[in-house]
Amino acid sequence: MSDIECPGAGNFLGLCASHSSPGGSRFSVIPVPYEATSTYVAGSRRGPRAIIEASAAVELYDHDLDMEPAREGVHTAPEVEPVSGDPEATLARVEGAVKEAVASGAVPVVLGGEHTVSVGAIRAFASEEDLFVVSFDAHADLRDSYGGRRFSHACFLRRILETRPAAAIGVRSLSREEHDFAVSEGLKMIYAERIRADAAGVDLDFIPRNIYISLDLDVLDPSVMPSTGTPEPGGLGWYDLIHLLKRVISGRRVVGFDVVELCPQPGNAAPDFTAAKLIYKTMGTIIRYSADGGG
Ligand SMILES: [Mn+2]
Repeated sequence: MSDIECPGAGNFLGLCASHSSPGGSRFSVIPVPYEATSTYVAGSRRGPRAIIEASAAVELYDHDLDMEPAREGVHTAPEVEPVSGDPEATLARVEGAVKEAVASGAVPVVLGGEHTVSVGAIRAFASEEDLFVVSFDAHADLRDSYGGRRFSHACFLRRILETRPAAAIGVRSLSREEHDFAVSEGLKMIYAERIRADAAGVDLDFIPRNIYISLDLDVLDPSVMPSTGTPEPGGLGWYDLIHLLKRVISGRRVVGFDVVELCPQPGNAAPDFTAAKLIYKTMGTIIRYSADGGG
């Protein structure tokens, strides 16, 4: 066990106070157990808790990066309590928590909950003039409303595009209307088939320097990540995603990221662990390869 691990700490990675303080940590994990619009598999409200529990078993040493990213400090903030029946008020709370993390000098890492929480997280960066959102998701999430709601998991990217440019990576499920909207808006969409055929050949050079990354876990194939609200076949493999993330992060400035839509399945811990490890891997990749990495 690493000397910075304190079993039972109850925070992300189970870190001792020396490496999880709110002041000096490189990352701030913000759990948001919000779920109001699940349309298929319910349970994303239990996602953040499951990720944090699983994270205690993640090895802190990353052999690929040859370092322990946790040495840079990972704070875990208190859960953002959703406001029942009021998505706007809930998103305002998420925005506030993310701003607090940024003010402390940390990179915010939001744990969903349903994908709607990312809208609040990204709003916290309103003062970032040229921010670009990179969305990894099986779904286009471009509906203007879904089931009568404008703040639905199915509308995430549509709400983002109202204020920010974005790209959607790993998509393999969308309506004709969403397809036509994407074309008319010039939204860059990189389909899952394209990635599976030739991941290294996918052009990512169009992505500007300042980015926010939203990771809907259903971008992964259900064989790797079965515990999501809306699983879709034909998704990315673990290494597909890790390599794409490395290419997206390299040389860019990552203001924050989120990991959403984990719907834990009782008796199947592997997907919860996969989510926790993906988050830790993303942290390490930011430290090592981002423009302001310093790793
Ligand atoms: Mn999705």
